Amino acid sequence: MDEVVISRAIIESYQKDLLEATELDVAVVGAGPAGMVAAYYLARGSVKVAIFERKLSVGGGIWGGGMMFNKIVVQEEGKEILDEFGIASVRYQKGYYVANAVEVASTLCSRAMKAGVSIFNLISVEDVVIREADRVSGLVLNWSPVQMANLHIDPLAIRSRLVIDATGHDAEVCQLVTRKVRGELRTPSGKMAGEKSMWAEVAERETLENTREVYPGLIVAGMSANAVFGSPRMGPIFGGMLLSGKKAAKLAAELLE
Ligand code: 48F
Repeated sequence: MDEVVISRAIIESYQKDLLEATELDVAVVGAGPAGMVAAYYLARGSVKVAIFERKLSVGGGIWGGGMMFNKIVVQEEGKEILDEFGIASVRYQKGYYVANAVEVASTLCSRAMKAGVSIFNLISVEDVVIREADRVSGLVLNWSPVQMANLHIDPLAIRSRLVIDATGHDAEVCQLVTRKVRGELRTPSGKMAGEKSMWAEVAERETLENTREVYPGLIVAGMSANAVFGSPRMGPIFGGMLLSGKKAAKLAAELLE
């Protein structure tokens, strides 16, 4: 085996994937449960989709379950999505099912990739591209270590017909839009309302309602949807995240038509 051949194989194949991702139908920011589920359903519908994930590992808040007990809970509707992905869950009592967080994270990722999703880890979205009279039309990317080391290095950009903000509690893409574009989000105040304290029942229901196109070209999914619309957090119940991802995919597919 030749080290240089190994290196060339890695460089060429990565470059090919990244070049392919410079023109997308949908760019998903964040490989947590909402982002991976959204991308999975889009890819299954033959939509060209990629996920950009800041961290080394995908899965977002799944791995640690509740307070590092690596189990998650879903309700009846969430269990249907786990079933669809082939993820095992055990009935705890009526309406409550428990799944292994490691199996959830790894299977969502695996099934998304097998469906055709490209996942780029270690890449952070640091800005959006705005075109066509205030429409989000792409993302500005940089290596996460560049941000971490605070290096003064310019980013690169990709074009995408739609963007899904699945960045979790911080709703980073929506924050960028309000801060840098000074755009009015489609919230009552036009701004990010910020998430409220934990209330699982309400949060789970509202996550789904809050999964919408929040700015032209920008859909919000998962916990970021609640952060944007001022709904509560829900803790380690994940049905809302899975269902929100599925709804975001449906919405994106409709908008692409
Ligand atoms: O936080 P995360 O898992 O978001 P989610 O899909 O699910 C929320 C739950 O995990 C949990 C909860 C509910 O049950 O409250 O918190 O809404 O995944 C978000 C991912 O986005 C990445 C981040 O590293 C994480 O993996 N991310 C955040 N900002 C950026 C980003 C960014 N600017 N660029 C790239 N990735």
